[in-house]
Amino acid sequence: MTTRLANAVLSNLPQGVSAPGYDRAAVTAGILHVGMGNFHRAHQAVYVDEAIAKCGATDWGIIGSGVMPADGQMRADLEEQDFLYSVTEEDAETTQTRVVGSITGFLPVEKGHAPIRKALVDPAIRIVSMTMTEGGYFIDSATGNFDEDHPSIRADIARPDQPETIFGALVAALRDRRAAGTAPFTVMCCDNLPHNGKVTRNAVLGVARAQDADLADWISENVAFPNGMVDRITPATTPARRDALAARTGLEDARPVFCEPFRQWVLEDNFPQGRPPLEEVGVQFVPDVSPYENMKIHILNGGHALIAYPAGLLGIQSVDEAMEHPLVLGFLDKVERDEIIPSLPPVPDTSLDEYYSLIRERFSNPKVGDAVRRICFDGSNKQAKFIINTAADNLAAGREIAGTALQNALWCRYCFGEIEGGAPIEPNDPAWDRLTERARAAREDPQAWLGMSDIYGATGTDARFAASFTEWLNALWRDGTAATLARYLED
Ligand code: CS2
Repeated sequence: MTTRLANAVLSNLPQGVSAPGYDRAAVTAGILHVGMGNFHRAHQAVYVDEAIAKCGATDWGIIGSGVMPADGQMRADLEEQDFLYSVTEEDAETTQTRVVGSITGFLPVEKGHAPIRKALVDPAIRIVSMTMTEGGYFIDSATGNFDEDHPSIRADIARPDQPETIFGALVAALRDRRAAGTAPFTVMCCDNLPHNGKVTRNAVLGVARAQDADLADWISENVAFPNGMVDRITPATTPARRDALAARTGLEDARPVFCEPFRQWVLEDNFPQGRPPLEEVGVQFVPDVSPYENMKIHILNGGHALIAYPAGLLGIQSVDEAMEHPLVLGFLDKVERDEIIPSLPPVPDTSLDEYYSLIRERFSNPKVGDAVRRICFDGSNKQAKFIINTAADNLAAGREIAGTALQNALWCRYCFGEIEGGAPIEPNDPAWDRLTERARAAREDPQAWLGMSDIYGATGTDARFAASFTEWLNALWRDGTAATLARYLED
C-alpha cells in the first residue's frame, strides 16, 4: 500500500515520514521564489517551513515561479500533490524523511513572465528570492561586470513591457509597485556567486538605468539586495531513488528531494520590508557575508570542481567514490592546502582548515549519491567563479598556481568529449559545442583554450599560468590522467 502525497493525507502519513508542524491552510505567501529546483526545495523552503512551524510565521509562505521550460514540468508535478514534497536527509548513520509545506503555490511558467509581474503587484510579497544557477546573471566573466550587450538584455531594455529575462520582469514589477505607491520587495539571490546580492543589484539596475534613469534612482535608493552564502549538497533526483523512497516508506512523491543532513545559510540582515524569523531556525546573520561566501565558493564549490574532471575522466560516477580514489583525493587535498586556503581572507570565528575537513567529510557521505556528472556540468559558467579567480589572486600575489592550472587542463581534457579509454562524454555544458571545438584545437595548441577571454580574462594571457597549463595539458595527453595526477602529487 502506498500513500500518494497530498494535503488530505498529511494527518496520516506513513510511519517514519513527518508532516509540516502547522496548519497549511493558514499559510499565505510573503516570498516569491524564482527557480524551484532541488536546491531551493532542500534549503530555503526547509528553513521557511521550520520558521512557520516554530514561530507561527504563517505570512511568509513561498509562491514558486520559474523561467525555464523544465520549471513547467516541476510545476505540473507539484500541483498534483498540493505543492507538497518530501526531503530525505541521509548520511551513514541516519535517514530522515519529512514533508515540507511552505510552498503555497506555483505560478504558470510563461514567456514574458506576465504571471510573475501580476503576482508582484501584491504588497504581501515582500521578498523575491532566486536560485537560477551561476549562468543566469549575465556576467561578463572577464570583467565581472553586468553584460548589458547580451541580446536578451538589449531586448528587455528596448521593450520594458515584454521582458524576456527575469531582470526585465523585476524592473517592470518594481515600476508597477512604485506607480501604485507600494513599497518595493527585497531581492534575495541564493546562487553561488561571489557577492551575489551585488551581482543581482547590478543586473536589475543595469536594465532599469538603460530604460528610465528616474526609476533606476528609485530602485537604487529603496530596494535592498542582501548578500548571502547558501549551502547544502543536493543531488539531482533519479527515478530509481524516487522508487526506492516509495518502497522504503510507502510515500509516493513525484518530486522528492534527497540531500545531506548539513545545511548552512549566512545572510546580511538587510530586509526593509521584513523577513521570516530565520535566526530562530539556524540562519546566521552577519554584517558582511563576503568572507563566508569566499570560503564556501572556493573551498566547497572549487573543491567540487577539483575532483569533478579527474573523476569524470577516470570513469568514476559518484562523488563519494571519487573521494576514495587516492589520486583524486590527493589532488583535492594538495590544491586546497597549497592554493585555495592560502588565497582566502580570514573568516570570523572559523578555522579554514577545520572548514575544509568538514567539506572532505561531506563529500565522502556515502548516502548522498551526488553524481560526478552534476558537478562537471556547466564549467563554462562555474570555472571563472569557483577556480580561475583563485588562480588570478595567486598570480597577483606571486603564490603557487600549478594545481589550479592542472585543474583547468583537466577541464579542457574533459571537454574533448572522451574519457580515458575513449568512451564518449555526453554534452555536459550549455556551451558544449564551443568547448569541444576549443578542446580539440587545444590538443595541438593549448592557447586555443586559454584564448576564451570571456572565461579566462587576463589569466588566460598570463605567461606563468599559460606555461603551467600547457605543460599539464601536454602531460594529460601524453601520459594520461592518473600518471599526471601522480606527477603533480610527487612535485
Ligand atoms: C556544486 C554545488 O554545482 C556545483 O558544482 O558545487 O551545487 C554544491 O553542491 C552546492 O553549492 C552545495 O551547497
